[in-house]
Amino acid sequence: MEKTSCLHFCFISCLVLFIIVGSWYRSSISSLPGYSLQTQKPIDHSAKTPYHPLDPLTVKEINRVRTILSSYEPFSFTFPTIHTILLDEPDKVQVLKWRKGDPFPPRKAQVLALLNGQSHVLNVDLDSRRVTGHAINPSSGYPVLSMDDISAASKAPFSNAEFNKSIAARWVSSSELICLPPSAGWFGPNEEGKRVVKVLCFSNQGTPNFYMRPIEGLVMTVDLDTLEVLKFSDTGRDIPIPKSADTDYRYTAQKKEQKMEPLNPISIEQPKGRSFRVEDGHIVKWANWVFHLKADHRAGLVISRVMVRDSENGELRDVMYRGFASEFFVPYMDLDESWYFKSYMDAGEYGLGMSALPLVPLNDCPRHSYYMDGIFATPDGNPFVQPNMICLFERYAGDISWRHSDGLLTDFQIREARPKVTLVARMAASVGNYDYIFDWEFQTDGLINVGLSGMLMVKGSPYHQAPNQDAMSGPLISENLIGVVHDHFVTFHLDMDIDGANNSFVNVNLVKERSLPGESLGRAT
Ligand SMILES: [Cu+2]
Repeated sequence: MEKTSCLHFCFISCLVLFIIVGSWYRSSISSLPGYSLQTQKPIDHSAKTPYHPLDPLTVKEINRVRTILSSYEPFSFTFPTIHTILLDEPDKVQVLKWRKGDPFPPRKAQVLALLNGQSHVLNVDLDSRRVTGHAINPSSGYPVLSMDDISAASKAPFSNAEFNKSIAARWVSSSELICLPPSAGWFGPNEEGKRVVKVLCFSNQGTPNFYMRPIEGLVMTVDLDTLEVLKFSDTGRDIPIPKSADTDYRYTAQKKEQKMEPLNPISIEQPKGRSFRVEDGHIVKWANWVFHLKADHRAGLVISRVMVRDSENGELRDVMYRGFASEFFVPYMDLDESWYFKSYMDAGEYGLGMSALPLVPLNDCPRHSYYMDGIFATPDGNPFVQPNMICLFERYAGDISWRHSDGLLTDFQIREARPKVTLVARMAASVGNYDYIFDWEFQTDGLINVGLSGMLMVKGSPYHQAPNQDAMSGPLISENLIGVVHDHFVTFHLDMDIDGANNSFVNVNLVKERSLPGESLGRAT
């Protein structure tokens, strides 16, 4: 396991404002002595009301949207499948003008629904309780896959005769198979006008890490509305299923002794508790920062109305109106029939928020963290709460924020160092075998860092040893397994409002000027 797990972890770095790559290392400290699990009291969302125009829809509001849609005439016979019920955010101008205590701009919802193979985009006014806009198939795309879509697609191959024959020929039992739809998309003119996904299967025999045991070359193109297998492709009959030995990543399953000195439990002390506070459920105030934080179906988390307090006059200055990860594009570089389509768009196809499971106190987030829940809608339009989806905490890693020592030439005996403490807003999305950890980190000097990390997908191979590394789409990482070369492109929506909305992006590209011999006298080159 050590060998493969090391190779599977690929770290992604990209630059937004300034992006740092976080450590992947997850300790298991809660199982070590000296730690007690502190959990936040669960919040009762049933009676909550919004406090800010950008607050996400509450449980009550989602229920109201469902009631409005239930009596809406086009859905009076059949209620559609709901993909999203989200706040239709008020105009930026209205939000910027709004002050606490002012009446709210109208609360509106945007609904994405499917009925009889058609996409419906609806605008619902929560105050007047009316549907104010309704467009059918307004664009060429389709909504994010719902949990029902994913579940139905994963079962579809089992009713296909060719699939069952192929599985039997491999001596694989259907009870050990896990199938899933990793790629939605458009795969050719035969699928025009249909919602289709490619479904792949894995064996979970002997391991919960089934991604390491692909049934290579077996691909079903499934119509999501009829659940019919439109195309069956089996190009991997000669490729063995990689072995399950040493693939279980769970801490409790590790058999080999760790080849390192054990680490003692470690914790950051905050004897007076945390220094930040969360007001009205979503407004975060820490040091010189104030911002609005919320969970989001697609982006995972959204940071809005970011302001920093001027150190000289104490006034709050605008920094950013809104920031979030808008897409996560991951194309794999393999032209094989069973791989060419693997070009995931994890935010748009699956939803980073929908893929986020509750964070684990102490391991995902340190002691004294504050946890925020996500509130979304199920495919039948009812609200559901994803608990502990985001955490907020102060990070201290022993670094120095500022220092100076003096006294050699003067009488001032100065020994001053200030610790570097930052505030982190974190969410983690588990999209298939990927785990993306997003950290938005605020520094007292005005810098915002965004960090993330993830891991890759593996491909079954007939080779035990690499015969020709150049002929393969990635290195052989263990027997019959290739780590396919791929990219991660992360795009961010960043509406910067530095000292107001009227500012522009400036790209500064410093170029080193080289001087010729004899030319550099007096020039610091
Ligand atoms: Cu990767």
